[in-house]
Amino acid sequence: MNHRQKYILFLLFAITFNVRAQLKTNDKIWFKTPADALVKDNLKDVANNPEWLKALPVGNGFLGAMVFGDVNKERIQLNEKSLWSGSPQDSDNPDAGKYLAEIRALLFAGEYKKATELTNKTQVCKGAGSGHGNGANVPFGCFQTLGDLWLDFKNENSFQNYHRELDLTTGISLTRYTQNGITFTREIFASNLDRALIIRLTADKPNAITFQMALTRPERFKTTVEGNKLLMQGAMDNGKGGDGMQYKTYATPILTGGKVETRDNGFQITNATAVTIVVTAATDYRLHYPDYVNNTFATELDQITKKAISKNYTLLKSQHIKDFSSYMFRSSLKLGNAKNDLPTNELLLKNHETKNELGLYELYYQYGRYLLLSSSRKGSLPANLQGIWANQIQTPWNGDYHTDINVQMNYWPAEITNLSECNQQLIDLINCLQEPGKKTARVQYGMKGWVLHPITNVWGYTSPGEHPSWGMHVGAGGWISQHLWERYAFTNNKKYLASAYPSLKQASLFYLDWLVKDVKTGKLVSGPSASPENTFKTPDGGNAQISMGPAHDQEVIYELFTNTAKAAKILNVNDDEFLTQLRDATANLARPKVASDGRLMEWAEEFKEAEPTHRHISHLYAVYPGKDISVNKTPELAMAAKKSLNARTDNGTGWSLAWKIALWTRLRDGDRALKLLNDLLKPVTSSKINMSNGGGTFANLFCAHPPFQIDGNFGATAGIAEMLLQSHEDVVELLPSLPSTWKNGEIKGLVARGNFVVDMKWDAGNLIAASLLSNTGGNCKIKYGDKEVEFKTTAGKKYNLMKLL
Ligand code: FUC
Repeated sequence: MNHRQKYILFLLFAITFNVRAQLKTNDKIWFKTPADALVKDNLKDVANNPEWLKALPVGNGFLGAMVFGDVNKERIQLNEKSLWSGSPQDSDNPDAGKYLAEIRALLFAGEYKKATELTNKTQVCKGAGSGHGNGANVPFGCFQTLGDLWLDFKNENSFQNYHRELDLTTGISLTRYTQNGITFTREIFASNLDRALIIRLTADKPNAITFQMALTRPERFKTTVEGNKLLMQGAMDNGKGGDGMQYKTYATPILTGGKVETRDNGFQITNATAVTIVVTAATDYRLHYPDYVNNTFATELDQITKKAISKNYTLLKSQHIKDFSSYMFRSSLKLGNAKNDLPTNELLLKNHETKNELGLYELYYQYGRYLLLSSSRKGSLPANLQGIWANQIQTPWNGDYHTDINVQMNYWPAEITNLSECNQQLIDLINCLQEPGKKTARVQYGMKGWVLHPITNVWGYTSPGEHPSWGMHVGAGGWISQHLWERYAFTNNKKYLASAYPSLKQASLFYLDWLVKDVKTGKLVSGPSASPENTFKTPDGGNAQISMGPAHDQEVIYELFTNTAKAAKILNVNDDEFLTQLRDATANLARPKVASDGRLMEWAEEFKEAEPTHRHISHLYAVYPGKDISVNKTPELAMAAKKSLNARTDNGTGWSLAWKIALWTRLRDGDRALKLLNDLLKPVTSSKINMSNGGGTFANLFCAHPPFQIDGNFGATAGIAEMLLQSHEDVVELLPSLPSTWKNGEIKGLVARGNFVVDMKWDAGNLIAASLLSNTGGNCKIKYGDKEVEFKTTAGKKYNLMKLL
């Protein structure tokens, strides 16, 4: 071996060792069995196939795919993030505003029945709204499946050594099996750089790969052969009786050996040695209302396709891995000495018994990051209720953007787990909602600023929903605006803050117009408004949702006002009149109160809940994701929040459990947070909607609301991070809520507000190593247990915290 060869060997060793050092954690979801593509060859059942929850997701923010790994007939279910039915609509109701004063007067007078009747009649959108969550054929529309790519091997012979996995660090799904003495391998990934889904089929003997390839969709599609490509195209229902969004999908097989022929609007591939299939797709949608049509989408798609198919597989794969891993390697969690020696479905079952599978927690943390990265990339729409993965035409709740917890929860882990770039997609959505939201504020209420209610879609929907019981959540704009500020808090990027300030100001302007004086207390209150989706028993003997001054609205508005004022100060803006008004209103806002039973009050008065264990816990916003109630600063309110949480019980839908994890970490009870994480990891097989007690996890670790809803994955990931690091009180707190059974561990790459990146190691529950990289400089306060230290940091410098503490 010459010097050069030795050097290359050394380099390879160093790279492998380095990569291995990062890969020590549990980072593969794997199975010994396929997710059978179809029980029977019945295409009509494709959408409702429960095996989908055993398939493995890949995605590049624009394209998503679920890989089943069936030996005889591979199904790769496809998604394109912007593929929506529906179309822009004018749903703002110009008659709503004139009834506000009367409704408010009735509510202040305790006339809930009359107030509710009038609200139900008047405080709604114009038209069909979301179609009560079934909006596929109304203008609101629905996120839908793009269809399926089928690889039919027509070989039902027995197989051995089956293995199926998803590598979270590379984003590559792998299927391997031996059939008739030949070992076949399939690798599938979604490349962001090439905007393509790449499928690679190989075998360990030449000319062994024979299959038929087809592209289908449950409706509205036509598949044709265009030269060397399969093309599937169609138009969605615009919800107004005509065609809406156009889409196109190409699947291009590239063969090594063998031959390809056209058959039945598909390809027959015979005796190939290796095949790469490049799938590309686009719609004519662009995020810009009302001019949303991208007339050049077909040309752009042709260019993307041409570029991707001109690259060889090795290049496609190596460039993808470099890109994908660079994000995934930024943060990883290691607990004890967990091994990944059980298939994921068995690991879930085992954890249900032991409640202590450290490897599962590692995997779940990394999976949350994986799902966010795969469903949220620069220029894409944000992750929706199912991220980017949906196999139906009528996706549950339209697969939309719910803004009364769900889309916000999707982005909870973005900054703290070091995926700041992904967060931009939510910010882009908020920016796009400014114009429609201003129109809603003006037309619906005759007010300034911008407003949002509990649902939005790709068409810029900002009106209330079609029923006030859930649709009159006026706090949504304030809640989502929290993300505008928090992005700055984590990144310290003033240029970004300057771009976000107008939206913060517009959100504040709306509430300045919207708030009214409570006749009894003189304090400013929001209303008529619902505390998201919860119902109370009224003094006049009925049930209601609408009231004046629900705690949730008051909390988000307070946080919005204070964040806006802080932003103005940092940016030195010359906005005196507005800022004075803001300061006065902040001082006069009604704030959270404790009820006579010691719980935090959800409404301004001590109403009884109609459903005391309701899944929404919106009045605890100020504990998490907000910051105004804390064990340190407001111990009485924190105690009241605990009481409220206990009264709500540990039951709930997937996202509700995830929220409770984060809440208990903020209330400094890591063991209770872990208990809830274990509840969330309860294996679930039914994919039916269950609102009361159904939360859990499907075999592929998708969160079960049920049905599958991705917010729980993201919320729990953020909750795990908050067990280990918190920074919402202007101090970086190390291991604030470490569960007692997580005795030894290591976390790399968590991010604290102030743009500090923290690595930590602990043993027997005690911190034994900690470093902090300051990305942008500035003062830093750290806290561990009782010790607190403040020091000045220099941008780019890393500090050994053990020396400082
Ligand atoms: C809200 C929640 C439901 C579900 C839906 C998407 O309506 O109350 O539980 O998460 O959004």
